[in-house]
Amino acid sequence: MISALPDKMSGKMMAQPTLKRMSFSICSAIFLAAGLLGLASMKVSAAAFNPFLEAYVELTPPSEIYERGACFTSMVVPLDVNYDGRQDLLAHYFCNDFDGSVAPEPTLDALMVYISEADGSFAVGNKKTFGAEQISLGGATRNYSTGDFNNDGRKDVVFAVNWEDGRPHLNFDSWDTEQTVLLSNETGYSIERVGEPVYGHGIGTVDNGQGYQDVLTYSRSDWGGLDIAVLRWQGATAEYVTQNYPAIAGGLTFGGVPSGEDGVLGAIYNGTDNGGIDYFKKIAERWQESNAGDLERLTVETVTWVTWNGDPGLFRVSELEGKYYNNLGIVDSCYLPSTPELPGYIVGKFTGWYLGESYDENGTYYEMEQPIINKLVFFEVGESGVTRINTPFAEEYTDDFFNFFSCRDLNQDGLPDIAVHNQTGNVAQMSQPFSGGAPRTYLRKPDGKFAVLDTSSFPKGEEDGTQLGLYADINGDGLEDLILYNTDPNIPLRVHAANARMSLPSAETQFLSLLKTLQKSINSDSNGAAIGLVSSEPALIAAGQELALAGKPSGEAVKGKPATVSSAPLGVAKPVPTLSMFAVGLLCGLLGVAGLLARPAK
Ligand SMILES: [Ca+2]
Ligand SMILES: [Ca+2]
Ligand SMILES: [Ca+2]
Ligand SMILES: [Ca+2]
Repeated sequence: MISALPDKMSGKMMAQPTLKRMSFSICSAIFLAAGLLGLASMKVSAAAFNPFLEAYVELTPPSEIYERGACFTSMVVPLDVNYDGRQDLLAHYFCNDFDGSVAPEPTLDALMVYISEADGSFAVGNKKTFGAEQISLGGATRNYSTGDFNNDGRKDVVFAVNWEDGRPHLNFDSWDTEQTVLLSNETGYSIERVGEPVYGHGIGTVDNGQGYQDVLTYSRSDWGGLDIAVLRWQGATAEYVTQNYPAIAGGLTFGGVPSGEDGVLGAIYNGTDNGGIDYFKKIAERWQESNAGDLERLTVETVTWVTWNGDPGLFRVSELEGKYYNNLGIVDSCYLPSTPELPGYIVGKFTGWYLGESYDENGTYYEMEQPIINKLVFFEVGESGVTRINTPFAEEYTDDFFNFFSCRDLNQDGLPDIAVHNQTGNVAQMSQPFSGGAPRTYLRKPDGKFAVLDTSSFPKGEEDGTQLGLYADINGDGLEDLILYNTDPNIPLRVHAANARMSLPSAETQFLSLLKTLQKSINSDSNGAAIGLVSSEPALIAAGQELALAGKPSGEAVKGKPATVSSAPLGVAKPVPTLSMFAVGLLCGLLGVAGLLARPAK
């Protein structure tokens, strides 16, 4: 459309043959051409906009952690472990090194704490935080949730833990273990194992009406199924307070919705295997239930489903937004907070095998041939309960493969966004080009819809293994930084500090983002409290050197690898010229249009 504009406009201008008007027209044409050039360059630079520094700090766990079997980086969790205002990084690793027998020992695992220092470097903080170098969470971690469980105003973390590490599941107990909490104290955190041993997979937290949060986990019911159980800190220990809550069948995911101002003291939801949500809210000491979104499962007794191991069977077809699936229901979720103008949503990850916009009633479908999809589904939380709404995504990548996603404001515009921790390089992901590990990022717009952020120019991790990443503000400057990690713990974590806000590639937002960033760099003090705009490179290099020098002070400390600083041009130099060009172009374009409008009438 833009490319069609100059011909049309210049044609119009050239149809004004008088000398006097000609000069105006030429001026207009020059300005307009400059403006369009500016717009065109804006379009290019918008696609290539990268808010992160190419330079990075590498964090490598001690080799003992990953040389004792098939080990994985299970998850990376941001948490300010020393309460200095900068989020630090927790990396959890576990290993599958069992020989097929039912081992009575816990899954081998290790937690590493990387403390974010004021100068941009990182220090191993296991001893400082937990009082020991070797930290175990007691099993394989599957998910986590945060809240303040001991009512001291400091954030705590609870991990869903089990022993599903390759050992056979011979009886209900063989994968069960206690859940694990990082509980804040005066100087750091303690590791608390809580509750009865269960197969931890879902985990959540809920406001308990007393200003802090309870932990939502599972209990084993008599028949071996899983119901939601609730733990509350009372004094030094966590006690079950499940009786204060409604009886809820635990699905693969559940969680709490924060207390609202409309008399809701607490709300819990449970993702159902029919793709819906069971929602319970507490008003005036009474729990009220509402349900939404359960899919009608069309039982079609003539359709055959052949599983990966060749077993044929019947299956149920479900319809969602005009498409048909064989589904697993909602397997993960997060709560997208409300804003003064927009409602809050429970966002569920709906996993299923896509059959098509229609299906063959007498057909045979093969698990290994049908595409598995992960689609986010939205439930609006309102006074009457929850309602499934149509997707607010303009565009969605349902072939993304991921375990985690998060719902929070990523660019400080007051509108909560969604980051999908897409795994790139995963075998299930071969249809996609290598995206480098940047999360699939859906930014919310003021109209309530979401647009996909172009992350193609973001820094990229290793193409080997399964690469993924997350956002967190690690240096406390108010900008989300990019943390890339690989499921192979041999491949170090990389921390790329941000030098600008993430923004949608529109002229206004990008320009405003640049202005804010420039203003930030001018206003920032020089004491190194934040990794600033210009100081980033030396800070990161210094950080790398420090980590390298720290090297391996003792057998128990981290094996620090030198930070690698790439030779690519550093962040700030890149956006400025293109954006300036764009600004000049835009100004010229406006002058050009003004020139056209100002022409004397014929
Ligand atoms: Ca900190
Ligand atoms: Ca706490
Ligand atoms: Ca936002
Ligand atoms: Ca930051």
